[in-house]
Amino acid sequence: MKMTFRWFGANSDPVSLQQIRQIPGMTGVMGFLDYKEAGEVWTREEIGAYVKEIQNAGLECEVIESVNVHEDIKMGLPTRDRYIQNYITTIRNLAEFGVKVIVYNFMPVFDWLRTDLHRMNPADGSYSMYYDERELQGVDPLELVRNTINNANGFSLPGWEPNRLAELEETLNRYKNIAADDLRANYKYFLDAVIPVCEECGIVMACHSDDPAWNIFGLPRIAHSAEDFEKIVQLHDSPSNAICICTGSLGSDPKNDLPAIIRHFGKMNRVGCAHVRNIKHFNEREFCETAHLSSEGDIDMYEVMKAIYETCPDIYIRPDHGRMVWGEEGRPGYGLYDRAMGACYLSGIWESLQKG
Ligand SMILES: [Mn+2]
Repeated sequence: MKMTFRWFGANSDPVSLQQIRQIPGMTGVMGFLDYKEAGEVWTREEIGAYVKEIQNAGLECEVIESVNVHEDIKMGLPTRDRYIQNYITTIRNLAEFGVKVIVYNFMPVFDWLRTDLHRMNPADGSYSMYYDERELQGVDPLELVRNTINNANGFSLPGWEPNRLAELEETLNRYKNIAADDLRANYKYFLDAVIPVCEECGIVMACHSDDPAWNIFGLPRIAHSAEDFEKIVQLHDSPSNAICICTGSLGSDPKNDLPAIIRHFGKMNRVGCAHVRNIKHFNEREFCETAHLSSEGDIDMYEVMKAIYETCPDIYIRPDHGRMVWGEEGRPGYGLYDRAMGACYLSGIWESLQKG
């Protein structure tokens, strides 16, 4: 297991590489070029400078997150081939600088969604992200994006930049004619093009699960259960076609048996990496993100780590969304303190598994 930390880059992450380096057990970051839009080529110069900065801080950059798949690829539009070629160029460029795993998702339109980014826990005064499906009732997605842009409430819709609002209405209309199987067919087209390149240059593509783990706004979503992942790994049969286990997003549906899912795909050598965090449910489709400890949420972290230890012990792991504690202000979910505590806790479980 290699313990890593998500880092958004010097210009947009208040957490510094030196702070990350000082967290015990930390080997590297899961990196991201925050200024790149979906469909763009990540150039050798850009990647080289970014990786060098990380290595100069004594950390590795073997995992890259959010090389976003252009919407035209997901919708299967004729323009997709151009964007797929760009994606392939980016894969080759990343491989050249030692990247081993690319985390991405195939979610239509919206990346992860929360209805409150800054909900105080009255028990201890910490803040964390919150989701309550009831707050989405009667809200249409366009209104939600407008509210987000106006910062009128706590909603966050990463993956949809405000400057693309004009396209959104058209895109949402197009998706009305795209069923889950159509989306899967478009996904296969993408994988058939990129996976042979990944095999050639030693990269594993790790598909992140839908967050939350169900459909939103009637859009098709195809990555939120063991059955979904089974179909995904079969779309193109290769060790380079893998998944990213995200315990918080998969675990938002209590029906998902996380240790069983990890064991199943771990034994198949199809787990590319893992985001490990905890959540607590209040009602159906209402949950908050908690500290990482098993005792703080509904996910049994020992069983999660044990499943990793026994079936895919060589993967990259990172603590995922944490709370805001000790007065820290920063990017919701990505503060320093709580994620650092999470990393130490997960490393502690790992040591007990190794010695036990
Ligand atoms: Mn995640």
